[in-house]
Amino acid sequence: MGTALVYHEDMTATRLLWDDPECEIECPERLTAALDGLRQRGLQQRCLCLTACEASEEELGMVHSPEYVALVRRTQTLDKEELQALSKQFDAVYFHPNTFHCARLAVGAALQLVDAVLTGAVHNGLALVRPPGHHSQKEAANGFCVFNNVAIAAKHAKQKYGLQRILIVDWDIHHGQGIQYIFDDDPSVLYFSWHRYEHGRFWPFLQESDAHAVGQGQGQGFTVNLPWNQFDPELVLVSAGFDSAIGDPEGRMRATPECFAHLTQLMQVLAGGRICAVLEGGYHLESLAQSVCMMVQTLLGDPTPPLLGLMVPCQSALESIQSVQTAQAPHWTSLQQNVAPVLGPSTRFPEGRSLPLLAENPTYEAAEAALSPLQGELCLRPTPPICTAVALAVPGAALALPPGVLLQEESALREETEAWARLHKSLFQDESLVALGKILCLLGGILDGQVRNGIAVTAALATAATVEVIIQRCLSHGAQRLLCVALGQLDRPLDLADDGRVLWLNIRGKEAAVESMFHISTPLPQTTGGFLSCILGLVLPLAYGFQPDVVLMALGPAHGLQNAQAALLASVLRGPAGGRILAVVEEESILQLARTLAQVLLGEAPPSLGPFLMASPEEIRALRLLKAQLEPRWKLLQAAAPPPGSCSPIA
Ligand code: X5A
Ligand code: ZN
Repeated sequence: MGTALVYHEDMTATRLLWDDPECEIECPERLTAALDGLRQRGLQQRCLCLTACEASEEELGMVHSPEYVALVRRTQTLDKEELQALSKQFDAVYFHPNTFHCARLAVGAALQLVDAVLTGAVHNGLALVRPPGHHSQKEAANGFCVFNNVAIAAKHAKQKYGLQRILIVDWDIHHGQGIQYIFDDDPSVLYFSWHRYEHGRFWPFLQESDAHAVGQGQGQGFTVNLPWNQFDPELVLVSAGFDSAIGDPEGRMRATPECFAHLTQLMQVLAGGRICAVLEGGYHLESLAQSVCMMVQTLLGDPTPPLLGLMVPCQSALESIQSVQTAQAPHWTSLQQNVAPVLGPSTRFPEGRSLPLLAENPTYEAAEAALSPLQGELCLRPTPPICTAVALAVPGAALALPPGVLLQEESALREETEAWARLHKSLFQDESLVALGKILCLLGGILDGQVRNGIAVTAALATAATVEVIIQRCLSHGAQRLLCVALGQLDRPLDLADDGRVLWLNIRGKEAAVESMFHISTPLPQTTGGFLSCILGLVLPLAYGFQPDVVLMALGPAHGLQNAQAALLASVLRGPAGGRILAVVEEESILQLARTLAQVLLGEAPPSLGPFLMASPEEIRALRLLKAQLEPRWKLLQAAAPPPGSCSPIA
C-alpha cells in the first residue's frame, strides 16, 4: 500500500497559441517541472506510477451538459483564429486542438486515482494534470479549466462506490466556484475552499466566494469552512493548487513549500487516510515543483519539516475565520459554542530552512527577490534510515507490533545508563535498568537523526523517572525546546527550570490550570467533542506555536486514553517537531495501544473516535478559561476552532 502518481505526458500537449498575458502562465512546463522535481528527489520512484486514460463522454456527462462536451470536442478541428474567437467567449480560457484530449486525460487521471484508492490498491495519491478543473462549470470553461476533474471524481466516488460523505479541500489560491456551483445543494459533498478574496477584488471577483455562501437547499452548511473532524468523510479529494506558494506570479502570496507538507498531514487524519489530490493551479515552476514534492513526500509517510517563521496569525486572517464561523453557525451546532513571545528557529536541527525576512506587506517583486536564493535549495529532510523503533521492557509484547517497526535491542553503554539511573536510585532496578538502557539508545537515535520516532515502554513505577531522564537527556544533548504532553499520573519534574525550554502540558486532573506559560494542565475530556476541541483547539496550536525540536508524549499510569484517542494525539504531534516524537507508555496498557501507536507513527491514519458526543459545559468552560489565559503568549490559540458540539448540521 503506497502512494499513486497518475500522469500522462500527452497532457503537456496543449499550450497557448497566441498572445495573452493572462493565460500564458498555464504552460506545459508546469507538469514537466513538477515531475522532474519528484524524479530528482527520488520521490517518483517510490510511488506507484499509473498512466492516465481518457475519461469517457459518459463520465464527463456526470457534471457537464452534452452540448458543452460537444463544443469542446469540436475544438479539435478548429484553426487558430476560430480557437481564439471561441476562447474569448469564456473568462481566462484558451483552447488548443489538443485541449479535448488533454482535458479528458485530466478527468481520467482523477478517476483512476479514486479507483486506486477506493479499491485499496494504494493509500493515497496525486494526479498531475493539465488543464486544471475547479473553475469549470456545467456548460462553461473558466480560469484555464475545461472539465471539472475533481467534481467528476466526487460524482464517480458516489456513483461507483456508493460513498455518502466526501470532503473536497480546495487549497488553490482561487475560489473553485465551479465545484461550489455543482455541489451547492448536495449535502453529501462538503466543499471547503480557502482562497484569496480581497473583498471581491481578486479573480474570479465573485460575491459567492465570500463566507456567507454556505450552500443552498439541502446543501446548506456544506459549502465552505469547517474544523476538519466533524463531517467524518469517507474520502478526501484535494483540489491541490499551488498558486498560493511563495513566488507565484498569479497568487502573490507567501506559503512556503513546507506549508503544503503540513496541510497534507492534517488531512491525513481524516477518512482513514484516503486522500486523492488533483493538481489545479501553480505557476512558478520551481516553487510548484518544491510544493508538489512536499505534498508527495508527506503522502508517502515521510516526516514533515518544521514550519518556521512567526507563529502569529494576522488580524485579517482572524477576521476571515470569525466571519466564516458566524456564517456557518446556523448550520452547525458545533460553531454555536463559540469561544470568544515568539521564539527563534532552532539551530540544533538545521533541516528546516530559515526564510528571508520580509516586510509586513512585501511587494511581489520583493518576495520573489527574496525567494530566488532559495531556489533549488529545498532540502527535503534526509529521511532517517529507521522509521519507528520500539523499546520494550516486556519482550512478549513484541508479538503485537505491526510489521515495519524495529525492535530496539541495542542499549546505551552500561556506565551511561547507570549514571542516569543513579539520579533516581530507588526506581531503576534489574529489568527497568535494562529498559532504560534501550530507551536511552532509542532517544539517541532520534536526536541523531537515525530514527524518526519511537515508542518506549516502561514499568508503571518507572514511568515518571524515565520521563525525567528523557527530558534531561534531551536538554543536555542540544534540544532547545521540548514539548511534553503528559497524561495520567505524571507530574512535571520538580527541579525542572521554568525557562521556556520545556513546555509541559498535562492532560488529566479535575481543574484547568495555568501554572505558568510553560506549565499547563487541562482535564481529559470525556466526550468526543471535548476531546477533539482539546486536541485541535489547544494541543495543536500550542505545539505549533512552541516550535519544539522534540515531542515527548507520555502516557503514565491511569492515563485513561482510549486507543483511538491516543492515536489521534500521536498523529497530530507528528507535525510540529519534524516528526521527532517519542511516546512513553507504561506497560500496563501496552499490547493493543503500542500496536495502534506504532501504526500511526509509521504514517497510517488513526482509527475513528467512534460515535460523536457533544462537549459538556464543563469541558467548554475549561477550554475557554485556558484560552483566555494563554492567548497573550500563545497567539495561535486565537485562530483555534471553538469546541464542537455536534457532528452533523442542524436539520
Ligand atoms: C486553476 C487556476 C486561475 C485563473 C486566473 C485567471 N486558474 N486570472 O489557478
Ligand atoms: Zn488557482
